[in-house]
Formats: sequence, C-alpha cells, structure tokens
Amino acid sequence: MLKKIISVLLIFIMACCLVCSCNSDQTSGEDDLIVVGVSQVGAESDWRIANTESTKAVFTEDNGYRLLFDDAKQMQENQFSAIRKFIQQKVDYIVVMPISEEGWDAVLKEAQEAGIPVIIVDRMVNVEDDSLFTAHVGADFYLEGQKATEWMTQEFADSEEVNIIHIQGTIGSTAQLGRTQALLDALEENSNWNLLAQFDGDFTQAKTYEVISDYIINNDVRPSIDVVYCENDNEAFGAIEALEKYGYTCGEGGVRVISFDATKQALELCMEGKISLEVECNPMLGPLVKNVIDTIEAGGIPSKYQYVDETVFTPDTVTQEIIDNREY
Ligand code: GZL
Repeated sequence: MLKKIISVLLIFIMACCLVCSCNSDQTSGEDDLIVVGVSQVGAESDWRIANTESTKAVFTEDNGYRLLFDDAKQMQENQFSAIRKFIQQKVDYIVVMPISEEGWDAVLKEAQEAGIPVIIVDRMVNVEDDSLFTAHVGADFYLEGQKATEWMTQEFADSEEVNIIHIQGTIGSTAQLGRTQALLDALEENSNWNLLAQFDGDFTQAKTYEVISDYIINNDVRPSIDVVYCENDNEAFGAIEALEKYGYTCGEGGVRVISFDATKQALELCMEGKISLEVECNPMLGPLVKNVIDTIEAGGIPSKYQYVDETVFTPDTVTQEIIDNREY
C-alpha cells in the first residue's frame, strides 16, 4: 500500500515539473543570454534578405544572445503584434525595421512602459516623442537620392529634354520618402526634366515589370524615355525586363536605369552597362545594432542616430573584384 502511495506521489511531482517547464515564457531558462526580439519588414527584396542575414549572424547564442525573430510579411499590423508578443515575453531589447514611418506611437509607448529599450533599424519612425526609441541605425535616404540627381544633372547637362519615369518604393517608407523627395526637388531645379509618369513599384520586381509594361502598351505613342529612376534594385530588374521586352535598350545611348541598394546582381548589370547608376544602401546593419546593445549592456549611452557610409557605382567604376568581394 505504501509503495502505491509513493509511486502516485512521484508521478504527480513529475507531472507538476513538466507543466511548469512548458509554461515558462521563451525567455526563461537561459538567464545568462540577452534576449532580443526582432520585428523585420519581410523578404520583399534582396536587400531585405541580406539585412535579415546580417541581423541573425550577430544575435547568436555564441555571442551571448537569444534571438526571437518575426517576419511581418510587409504588414505593419504584424509588426505591432510581434512587438506586443515580445513585451509579454519580457525580452531585454526590441529591434524594429519599420515598414513605414507612421502609426508607431502607441506600441512603442507600451514597450517604454514595460522598460524595454527599442532600437529602430534601417527606415525611420515618425513619432511625437523620440524618447520612445533608444537609437536609430540606418541610412540617409535623401542623401542617397541627391547622389542620383547630381549624377543625372551631369549626365544630361547638354540635353534639351530629359524624360523620366519614377518607380517609387513602398509608399510611406523612409527609403521611399527620401529618395522621392530628392528627385522632386531636382525636378523643381531643372525645368527641362519632364516627369512622364510615377508608379508605386513597392520595392519588387514583379510590380515594377507590371506598371512599366502597362505604361508602354497603353500609350498611343511609343514613349520616349531617357531615365527610369528605380528606388531599389528589384524594381530596376523589373524595369529592365519590361523595357527590353518592348524594344528599348538600357544603358549608354538608351534608357538610363538608376537604382538604389547596389546588390551583387545589380552591380553585375551595372558592369554590363544596363544599369547606369547604382547608389549603395548598406543592409549589413547587424553589427551596428549589436554595438548599440553592447554599449547599453556595458552601462554606456549609444549615439541616438548612426548613419552608415555609402558610395555610388557606374559602369566605369564597377569591377569584378568589387562584385566578388561583396557581402550581399
Ligand atoms: C533601404 C530599405 C529598402 C531597400 C529596399 O534601407 O529600407 O527596403 O532599398 C528594401 O530594397 O526593400
């Protein structure tokens, strides 16, 4: 009889232990790891995939981190849900690559009230109170656009007319806002520049192929195009595909395709002459984000804003060595 009671008791105790270990949130049981919740936009472009890889490469257990990664599939509401889940899980830090600038005040306030530092990466958030985030690591997108329009000014210095098609990135994203504003400002300054059409390419190859194809076939007269200003490389791939399908040549003497990001595949097209200008936008931001967290962990105060250094490439400056050594 006694043996029976003891075995029932043992089974009961084991069951309790099992239930407790299943109920613990994802952040317990590894007290020495720094838990980082990352909300990523999606996987819409080569740039984004490289940015994700750069983030995952630094937040590893070997480096002392536990990474909770969420892909929002380009929907802002999924980012809000992910951040609220990270708060429930009591992560140590939240990293957000915001899809667009607006709408972040409430959810970032919840993170602040939970005492969790938030680091904004790549694009920016437009919030009333910038204490809602600890630091921003990214690029100066207006400057990127200025680099492109300065090149256009030199390239077309002797042209009477410059006919431009503008393919915008995800509307409301900082990258789109900055790159677009630079072009609009340059259009104001150059009265011989004509904006033939402006489309939302959503940073994807498929959308850009579709809008340029529709534009060409729905025009009574075959449009005379000098420049297609694409706000990222995947849009440039779609533009080249559509232009070549309808008999345009891309490059010197033809349509000048301008692009942003400077991924490997785009630099190969640039070296080929099909992309006339590549403005670099560096996705390898993981180490900079880790540096922000390491600074805080060491009791320091990180810089509020950190911009990455970026350059431009033309068919005359791209080399196979540059392409072979490229991280993305
Ligand atoms: C820029 C980044 C943009 C890239 C696109 O930092 O936000 O989003 O230029 C990506 O390729 O989709």
